[in-house]
Amino acid sequence: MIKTKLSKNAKNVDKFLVSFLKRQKKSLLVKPMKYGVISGGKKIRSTIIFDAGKIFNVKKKKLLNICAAVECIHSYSLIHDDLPCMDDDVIRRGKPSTHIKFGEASAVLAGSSLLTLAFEIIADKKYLLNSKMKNEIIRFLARCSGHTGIAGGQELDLKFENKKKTINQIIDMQKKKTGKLFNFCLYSVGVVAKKNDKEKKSLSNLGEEIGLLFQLTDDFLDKKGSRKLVGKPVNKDNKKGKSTLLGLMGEKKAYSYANNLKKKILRNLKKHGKKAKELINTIEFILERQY
Ligand code: GRG
Repeated sequence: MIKTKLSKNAKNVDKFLVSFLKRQKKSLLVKPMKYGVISGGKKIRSTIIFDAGKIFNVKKKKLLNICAAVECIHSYSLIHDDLPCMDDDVIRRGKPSTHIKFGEASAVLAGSSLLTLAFEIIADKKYLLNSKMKNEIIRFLARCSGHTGIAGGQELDLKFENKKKTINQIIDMQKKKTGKLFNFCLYSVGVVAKKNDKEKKSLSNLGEEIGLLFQLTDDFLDKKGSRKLVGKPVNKDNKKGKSTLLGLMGEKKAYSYANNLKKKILRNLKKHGKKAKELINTIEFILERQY
């Protein structure tokens, strides 16, 4: 079920991205950009957006630009994360990383172009949201991506290598590195659904916790997952001396922490009743996933 949902959503978002890029002038970077963002990855962030849309009766059509923008930022972050100056990975999504396929310079430029493309996709005049909403979404996406978000989290992740860090420091780093984009996913649905500030704040927090849960599973998969299913080398965190909750707490405590976090997230969704069914299924998948 979840596989079908993920792949249907992924196809939708890929189709949108292909046609968006087709409308633009051609450039040498389109090929590495497409390689990095299309036909690859679970597109789980898009699924979270569509699932959250169901809670507030927001149609998929109204959320497609946001999904595409999020996948551009996410893929951009992976392209840069794989670079030799960062996590130095040669395989991603079961195929050569973008810098291996196209060279380092093209990977840096294709990644940066995906970042700017994300904002163009939200600002596009064919996207029928009012300017106030678009402005709020763009501002929040920028905040979640930059030094107070993913980029800041990545800097901490690199600086924390081979250092003794506290649980709270690691949670803070992971909530930025991975959680902020999930935070944006739920917040942006709140904007489109015209929720008030208090409700949007609560959606933000929920998104960040979903992101932390997602990162915890990513760490479990690095230790116990199959390279074939995960699509990238495993057991790298240990080799690189990464600061993770799994490393600090040990397996038993980290699994129990993740389980409690999942329960907390699900408790929070109870108030939405049946409308949260799809999001609940996706959250269950996040902790059980093998890829
Ligand atoms: C976005 C401004 C900006 C900078 C980027 C390089 C960098 C700075 C950040 C890297 C952050 C990073 C690699 C976080 C890890 C997030 C994570 C768990 C990725 C795996 O996500 P999946 O499993 O990947 O959804 P797929 O391949 O399915 O798309």
